[in-house]
Amino acid sequence: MVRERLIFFILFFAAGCGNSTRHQTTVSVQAGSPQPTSAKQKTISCESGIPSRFAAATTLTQQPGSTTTPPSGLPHPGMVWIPGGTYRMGGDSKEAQPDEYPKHTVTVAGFWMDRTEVTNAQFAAFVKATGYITTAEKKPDWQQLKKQLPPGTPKPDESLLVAASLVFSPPDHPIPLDDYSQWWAWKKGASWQHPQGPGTTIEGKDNYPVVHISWYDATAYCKWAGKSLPTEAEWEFAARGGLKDNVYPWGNESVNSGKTKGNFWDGHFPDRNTGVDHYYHTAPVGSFAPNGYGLYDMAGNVWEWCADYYNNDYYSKSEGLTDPKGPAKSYDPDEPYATKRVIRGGSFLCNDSYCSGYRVSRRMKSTEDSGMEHLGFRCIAHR
Ligand SMILES: [Ca+2]
Repeated sequence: MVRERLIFFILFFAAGCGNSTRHQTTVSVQAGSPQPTSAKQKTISCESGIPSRFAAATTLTQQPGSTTTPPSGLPHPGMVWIPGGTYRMGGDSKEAQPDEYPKHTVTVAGFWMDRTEVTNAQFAAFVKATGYITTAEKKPDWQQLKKQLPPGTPKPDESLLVAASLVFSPPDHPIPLDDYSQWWAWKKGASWQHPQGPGTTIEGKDNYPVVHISWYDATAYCKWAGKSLPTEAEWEFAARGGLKDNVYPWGNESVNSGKTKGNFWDGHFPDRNTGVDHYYHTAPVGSFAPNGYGLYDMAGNVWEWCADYYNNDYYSKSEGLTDPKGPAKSYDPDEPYATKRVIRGGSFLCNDSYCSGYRVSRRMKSTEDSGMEHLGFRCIAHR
């Protein structure tokens, strides 16, 4: 049976851990099928080498005037105080991408940060209290969607404009890693309550990170909780855990050496997962050792939203800033019409043979309305 073939522009960043040049939005979807197929050739540009080993990281020195003492009087259950300080923000290894440079000096004031990613139970409490409906649970508004697409982009078939989200759906055989639509499916009914689509639930997963969360959803939750999303500078400062110029939250040891360090993709991506870390999808928050500040899963498990717009060139204008809030406008040269926010930390799909999303300096971006199976968040508070 011949079915009409449509080009459906789904606004999302690359699958799991790709770098900037892989972040295309075009996904070809065959009408009536939940499984996208290849749309157009994309350039492989993921890191393929093993991370270099570096000398032992040294402890970050607190700067005069930085906020190192938490405000007293207010309880912050589930949060940890991150002392302020001055640090060098940006790439520290050969895996670093152009948008991680120039490495530059930034100062951040102290803040509280959630020890873990926001869980299903926490998000459920928010929904119960407010009746909030997430972006993934709503039908896409074509009038809004087309504003982020090149002029003249045809409207997709109505059958595709349904409440849906992107679910990891890999092939069972090795494939070229130049087309992430090979392992992502636009699945009707997928949402935070149904992470792999209809028929799947979060029952028994109260302490797993909530996923399929858009930037709007994350912002709404944080506001309800009396908190906010971290800026990109705050997130990276926190991820470094008090170390200096470290590649990962734990230091500089390769992600593949020593004790299991987080929930990543073990094996050959995306077709074979050897399960070394015991988790194929997400893991309960806090399943692996925290970093020096007591923060869990700052590398792997799920990507985490930041407050900032994404601009690939922002670091060239950030030297010496205190508490930078990000650029005034979003700009991603790969998708100049899309409005994107920064996401950080990598996910359970990150694999060292394919990418390095778990590096503390790794920048990624996603459109504000995107939800994915490996995208969540955590909050901060300044008082
Ligand atoms: Ca894993």
